[in-house]
Amino acid sequence: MLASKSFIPILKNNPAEAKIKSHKLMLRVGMIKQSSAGIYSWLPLGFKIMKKIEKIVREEQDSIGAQEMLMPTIQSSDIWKESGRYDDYGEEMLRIKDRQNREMLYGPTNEELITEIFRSSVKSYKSLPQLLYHIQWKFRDELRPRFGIMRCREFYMKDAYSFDLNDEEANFSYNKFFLAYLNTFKRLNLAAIPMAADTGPIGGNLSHEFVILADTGESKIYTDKRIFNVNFTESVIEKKSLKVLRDNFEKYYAVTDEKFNKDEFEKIVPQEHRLITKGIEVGHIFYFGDKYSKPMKASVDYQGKKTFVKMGSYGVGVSRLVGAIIEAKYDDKNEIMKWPVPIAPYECVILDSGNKASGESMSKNALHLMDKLKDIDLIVDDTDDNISSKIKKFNLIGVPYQIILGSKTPDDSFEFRETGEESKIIKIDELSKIKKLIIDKRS
Ligand code: P5A
Repeated sequence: MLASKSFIPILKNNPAEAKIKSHKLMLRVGMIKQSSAGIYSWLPLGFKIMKKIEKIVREEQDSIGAQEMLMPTIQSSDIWKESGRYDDYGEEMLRIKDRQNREMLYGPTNEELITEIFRSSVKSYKSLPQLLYHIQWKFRDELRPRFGIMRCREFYMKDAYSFDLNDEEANFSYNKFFLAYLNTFKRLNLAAIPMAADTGPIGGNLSHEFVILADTGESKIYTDKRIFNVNFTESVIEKKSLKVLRDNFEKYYAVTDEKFNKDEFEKIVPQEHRLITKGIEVGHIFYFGDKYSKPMKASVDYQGKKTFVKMGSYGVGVSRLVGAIIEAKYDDKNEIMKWPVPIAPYECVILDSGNKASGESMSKNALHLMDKLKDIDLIVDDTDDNISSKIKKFNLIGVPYQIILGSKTPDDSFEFRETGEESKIIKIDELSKIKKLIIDKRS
């Protein structure tokens, strides 16, 4: 990709309306554009990052045997009346009437719709468990949308749903998602801790929020710091080992505000291990048994009886993650962002000073390197800006590796650096080393 042809509308200064670093940066480098309060368009740079995050989220869902599908954004109110949530959901639900005067809504979540799909086709316990997910836009008419795409009204979520015969099997499904979430956030280079959480309007009595630490986060958290050192390398999805895995995390106190109890915290967690801070909720999983299956009559035949299936639901804020990763990685003092390679908008940028003598926008070496780096997700800054403004621009955008071809760089070499680090002079015929370094960072 050539920067001169790309649609990356960069602003000269930080936008005044943005209060936190992710919101500032996303507007500044043209990742998103607000279209109305809490509703955003995703411009190419931001969209590319979100798609890369989505791919990792998808791969980890697939790896526990969840099956992808796609439900619509618009739902009928009938199923919400069946579950009893139509009135409970209140002002957050965007209600719409179609031309026949039917009550419709823009889905804030999909427990009802998936239950309706399940009950219409699954009749026998032999078809269980079922793990289904989709990645789809949601709408919640938040009272105070803020911080850009972090708390907005229209957002992109991965939501999964599990159906099992009994509590024990349902607990196993819950633990599969628990593992998938740990692996997802690890691949995104994030330290996300699972914390006992409130279930709110989704319901049930078992729930974990996955939270990453950030001063600008909206969740207050109380935890034992040792939870950050819990290791996991589960490669087999098996009941016992997943239970041990969850126990290894749950043995440490880690709760959100609603679950906090001061006496309990002080009794359980030794002073030196206590951490009270703020975080961003990037995922949330729930177990709610027959909360939806019972009123909506989703049952299977088991031993001659109709048995209501036991359900859970599992959400990842895919669009929120773009902002959350910036909050975790952006150095706003030095205005430097460095995306982890697997989700970077581009893996490497060539910052070229052009060929002044011939008046060409690209130097001979830039053309050569571009040709040799076809396997790399590459952008070449061939604009008229000078090298130092190109460096500043790409420090902000956060492409993790920079190749610099300045007017003083020797003809057989280029400058190379990891964004924000010191650069080294590399001979052009050693390019394959650089290529390998970048490719190795993909996983
Ligand atoms: C779980 C999947 C649910 O909706 N139903 C289906 C359950 N859970 S949740 O916690 O309410 O949302 C899941 C994740 O979505 C993100 N999220 C948001 N992102 C941006 N703006 C919002 N207004 C917003 N609301 C929720 C969060 O990451 C949350 O963990």
